[in-house]
Amino acid sequence: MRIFSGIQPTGIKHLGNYIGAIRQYVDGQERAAASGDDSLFCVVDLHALTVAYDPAELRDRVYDTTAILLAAGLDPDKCILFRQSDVRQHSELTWMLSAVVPNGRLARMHQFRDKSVAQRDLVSAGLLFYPVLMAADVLAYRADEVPVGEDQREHLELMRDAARDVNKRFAPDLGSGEGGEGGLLIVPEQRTPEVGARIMDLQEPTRKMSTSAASPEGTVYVLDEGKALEKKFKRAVTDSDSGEGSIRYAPKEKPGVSNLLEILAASRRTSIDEAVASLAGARGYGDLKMATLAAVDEELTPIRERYAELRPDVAAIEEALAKGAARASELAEETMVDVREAMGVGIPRAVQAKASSR
Ligand code: AQP
Repeated sequence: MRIFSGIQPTGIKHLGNYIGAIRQYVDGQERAAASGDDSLFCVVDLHALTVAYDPAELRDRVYDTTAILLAAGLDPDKCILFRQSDVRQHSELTWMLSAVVPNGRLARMHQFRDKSVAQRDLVSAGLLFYPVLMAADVLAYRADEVPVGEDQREHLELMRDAARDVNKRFAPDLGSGEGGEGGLLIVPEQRTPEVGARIMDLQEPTRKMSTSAASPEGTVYVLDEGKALEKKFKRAVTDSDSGEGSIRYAPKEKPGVSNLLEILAASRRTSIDEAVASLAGARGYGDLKMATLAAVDEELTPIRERYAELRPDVAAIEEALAKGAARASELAEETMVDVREAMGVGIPRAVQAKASSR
């Protein structure tokens, strides 16, 4: 069971990123190790070039995000943690996959449409190509599973189709790649958490908690603490119901309350039913907010403390990333040797073998 996921270097990640993705990485690191395979986690700095950015700031944000991942429990001795741009095969495979990915499909992707509307100056070709780079990230390692939040469904579907199309067109004899069996490329499965796959903004609970569309009081960051954290939960939007039965999980009818219940359950690692039951004696939404605040604070406090220790040591972060990149490059090259051969690119394997036997 090989696991891969990537995360953008947007610095201090928010609670949605943490519950939807980062916590699954830590779990994935253990599951992959138990199965005798690798887990790979990548800080995707090349993806960050698809919108306006500042080069010096980007490097700092890579360190912030890497330190958050380490503080949350990723261990470079157990998993492969690296920076995307350090492994050149991601860019190479992106171009190779462009041979099978239809341009029209890229232009219809929700993220491309949303983000291109939000761009003031340039809508870069990179923004259109973002899903192809993401497909290459995963397919380069023949990963079986991709832990991500619910919002990545469309990207995962494109990635799965790209793997199927490459297999069918260039290596039909090797198998379909479905279900982890055979195939030039593996068709990976999306893995989302049972609770917390889509954490919503606390101020606008019908919209997902987001980085690019962050709201000052609706977005909770992993490093938020004390009064700032308390204020966000106390001001969380709920509804005007009151009395018995008002604290219940009904996302369409009661988005604010349901989001708080989901955050509460995810933070306590219980089911939503258990979270609701624990509030049976609550006097109102104030109790729900305070319970959720306490659970989130308990979950995030050790991460904040560890982050404060790790983040200043840039040399140690670079060392961890370099170690991961060296191993990731080896694994990606194993795939690329086969992909180049199948797609008719580069030195044919037979010629290469003859040259090295001389
Ligand atoms: N609200 C969310 N709930 C659950 N999971 C979420 N993810 C993102 N938002 C939520 C998951 O976090 C991972 C990292 O996402 P990313 O690398 O795209 O980082 P980001 O750009 O900081 O994430 P955002 O917040 O999603 O940015 P916008 O909204 O600007 O695009 C992914 O696995 C994602 O599913």
